[in-house]
Amino acid sequence: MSTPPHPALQIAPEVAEALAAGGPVVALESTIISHGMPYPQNVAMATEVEGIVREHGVVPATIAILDGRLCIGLSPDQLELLASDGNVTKVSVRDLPYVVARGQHGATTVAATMRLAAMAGIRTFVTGGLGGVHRGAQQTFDVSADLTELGQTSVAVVSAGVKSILDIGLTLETLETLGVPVLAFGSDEFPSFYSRSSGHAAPMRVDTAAEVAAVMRTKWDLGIEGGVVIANPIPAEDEIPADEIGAIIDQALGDMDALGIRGKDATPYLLGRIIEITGGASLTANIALVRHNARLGAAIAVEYAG
Ligand code: PSU
Ligand code: MN
Repeated sequence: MSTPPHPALQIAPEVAEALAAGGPVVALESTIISHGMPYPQNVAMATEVEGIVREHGVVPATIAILDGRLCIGLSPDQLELLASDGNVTKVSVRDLPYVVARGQHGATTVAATMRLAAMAGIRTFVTGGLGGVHRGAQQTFDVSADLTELGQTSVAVVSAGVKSILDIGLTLETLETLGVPVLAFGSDEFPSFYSRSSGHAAPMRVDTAAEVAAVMRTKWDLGIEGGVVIANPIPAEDEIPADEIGAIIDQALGDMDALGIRGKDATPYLLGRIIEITGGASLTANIALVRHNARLGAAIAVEYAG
């Protein structure tokens, strides 16, 4: 199922060649760069992850909006700009037309990256953590558009699960409602980003990249549109135990409420505050799990390309 790329996209030559040849390509998001990690660790991470993908013979396509242009595949200078410029808007799907129409810079969330990847014909996407149902969403209605996008856009997303800044149980319930297969890789438990465990059983388990590719192919061959979640637990040597990080997340959530931070600023604030409270340990874990996801995502892209 290769669709021609949407004409509005500016696709890097290397990415366009791979797509035209049916070769493996992995999409990478940019909110994690501009709003998920501090400079300069963010640009180092983005560069390293592209390198890991390449080592597997796969073409990386980091996705972002630069001067209103929808860029699929970035140069080193463009990665540096996204990492260091203070004027980059966090762009979910609802923000996309506004930022493009005004010619601004935007870093794309999981939702917006999925949409643009699908428009380019890219089916595999690697990130760190997914957005989901926020704690207290019963009152605030704060549910990430990452979930609605997973319900309708046919891209497989490799993550380390979701952080317990979210309500993990309600996030899994919502993914079930939206018809999204959630595959834990090599685990019977759904992982919680910094930790291998979450207290929630994995809805489905897979143990090889080939099994993941088979689920993707089957879903889309049957005409069932929408995403596939691959939850890849952080390596044991890099994890922060759930009870340890749990207390820190509670503290960060309390600080956020005291400051009255809400809406699209919630996730970036919490990520930054957790890095502060842990003295950088959470950033080290975050980078380790993204590397690990890049290896798995590249292997999946190779299997899916066949
Ligand atoms: N969770 C993380 N790291 C991240 C994000 C989420 O552990 O960087 C980012 C992703 O870009 C995700 C977005 O798509 O936050 C979700 O934001 P919101 O909750 O506002 O939808
Ligand atoms: Mn939200």
